[in-house]
Amino acid sequence: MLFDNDTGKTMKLFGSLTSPYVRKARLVLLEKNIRHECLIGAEKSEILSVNPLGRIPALILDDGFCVFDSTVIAEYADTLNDAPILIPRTDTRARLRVKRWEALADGIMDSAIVVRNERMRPLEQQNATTLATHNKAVTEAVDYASQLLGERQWCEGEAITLADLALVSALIYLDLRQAERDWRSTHQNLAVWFSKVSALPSVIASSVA
Ligand SMILES: N[C@@H](CCC(=O)N[C@@H](CS)C(=O)NCC(=O)O)C(=O)O
Repeated sequence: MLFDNDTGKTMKLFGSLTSPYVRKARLVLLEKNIRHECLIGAEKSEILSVNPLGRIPALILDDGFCVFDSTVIAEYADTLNDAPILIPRTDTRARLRVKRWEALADGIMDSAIVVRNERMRPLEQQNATTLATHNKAVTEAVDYASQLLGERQWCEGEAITLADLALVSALIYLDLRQAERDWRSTHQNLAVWFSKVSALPSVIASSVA
């Protein structure tokens, strides 16, 4: 297979199969056909040796330079080729809208992860205020995403962008960790959009090692 960066070397993406941030970064690499190897389940010490924050995703370039976090990886990867352009380059308002979609999706991920971590604690130690605050943030953000999307095919413009990749990553994570949250029945436009985007080859590929 020919990749856009077919230099014979391979970028390495430290990741996991469940992290929504990793999925977003992988989706960008996959959509842009950028050769990479996804390293699933690396030891914390190995991740710390490349990213002082110890977080994934972390992308190691051919020369050993480590790029983190998912937002920076997406921004960098988008500069590598134009097929497709995932972050608009000339229309500054369109670019702003895409970056705001990304922030909205990342916010859903952030709050869903806080809820997940809280729920992992023994029941008597779970903080009800934290749970309520972050569940509400997810609810409001999903409502907002549905309103923003309206009846459009894609989050921004007439083709796939980072906005779609970030949002699908957030919603897949919600399905994984909050299956009881029935966002489809209350947001049918999102459900229609999701069934199309989640069937993309890149999204299917992002679920396997
Ligand atoms: N804002 C970061 C968030 C990355 C993040 O928090 N990743 C989680 C996995 S979902 C992680 O590595 N957690 C381990 C830790 O914080 O020690 C990004 O967009 O990449």
